[in-house]
Amino acid sequence: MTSTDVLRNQAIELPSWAFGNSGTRFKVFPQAGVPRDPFEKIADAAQVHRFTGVAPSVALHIPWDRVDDFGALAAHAAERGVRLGTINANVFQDNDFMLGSVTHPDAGVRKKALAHLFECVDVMDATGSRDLKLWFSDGTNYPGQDSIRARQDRMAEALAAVYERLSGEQRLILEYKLFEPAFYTTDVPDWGTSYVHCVRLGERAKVCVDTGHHAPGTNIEFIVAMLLREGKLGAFDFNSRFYADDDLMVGAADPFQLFRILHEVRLGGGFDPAAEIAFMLDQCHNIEPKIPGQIRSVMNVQEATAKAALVDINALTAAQNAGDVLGANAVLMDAYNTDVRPLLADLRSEQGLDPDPMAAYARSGYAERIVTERVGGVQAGWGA
Ligand code: RM4
Ligand code: MN
Repeated sequence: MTSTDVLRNQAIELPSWAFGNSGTRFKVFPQAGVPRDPFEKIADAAQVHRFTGVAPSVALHIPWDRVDDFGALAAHAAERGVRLGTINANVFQDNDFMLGSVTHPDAGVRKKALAHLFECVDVMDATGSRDLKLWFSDGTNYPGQDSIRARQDRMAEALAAVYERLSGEQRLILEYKLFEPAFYTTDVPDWGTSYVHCVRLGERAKVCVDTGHHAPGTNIEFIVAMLLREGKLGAFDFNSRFYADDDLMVGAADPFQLFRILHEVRLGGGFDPAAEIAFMLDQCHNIEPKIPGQIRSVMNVQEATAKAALVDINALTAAQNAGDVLGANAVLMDAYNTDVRPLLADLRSEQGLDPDPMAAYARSGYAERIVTERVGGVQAGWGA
């Protein structure tokens, strides 16, 4: 694929939850105009696609986005030029899940967790979604609290039951996270654990790399390279972090890391649509306006992709093979240090879009309109 092909074909999936209120365990600051239901979240997500042209799908989180009629929600999305994407399960907010969900020591609780995962597959059937993304908060806080080995057995059993339930093109995407809310052990803490479970499950089980879910200093592009080699990279949850799972705008904290990751994606053929990698955002905009926060994030991914696409692979390989350390590094840095904004502005103009999505959205009046229109009701947020 040529570099312009990569940019033209790029598709970045938005998280419905980025449009609702969010915060930290200390405070959620509500914002005026925030959606009251999944239909309004989709309407907001469609604005991001309208101005960027590269965000055609929206991931749902169940039960936050549960509606009576998913067909109607899909039609609502289609009318606005977007579609429903990945279904994210939530087995971390029910009182019964204090000691775990699918790895809970009590079989009754495990059954309840599994029932929710099955419900998510039903939702996928109704929305036509390809991917079920599973992130488990399961783990322990204290040494000896539960058996590490038994919990892995329970995890494997639950995953197998869910995998069995999928049909056709549907996929199971297993996300890992180092810690939090569990502080001693987490049942799927790293890519190795996720990979091992996915290999056992089969072809249509793949790993999700959430960029905020690693220990500081982890070389994420190395993980990406390894997963691509094995055909097991299923999805990204993009965001950025300074300390832990900060969920800040992707590319904000470390744009160079994002570039390095996307360079590995390119080398591993991950931009080819046949690789079926879901490039998703998983973010929360706690103090900044949400729609512009998403537009900025999408542009950050686009810019890093454009830079990765500019790397002169022939020159890089030649320098590498000649043992030219500084030369090889310079090839990479030349691409990274290129200002790709004019190139992307031209590409947008060519596609009939405004070259400056942030300014175009601000001018559109949409932000003011939702503030006036969305009065009454309960604003969406985590848990709504
Ligand atoms: C988790 C994980 C999941 C996301 C939830 C909201 O930390 O990143 O992907 O669904 O947060
Ligand atoms: Mn995530």
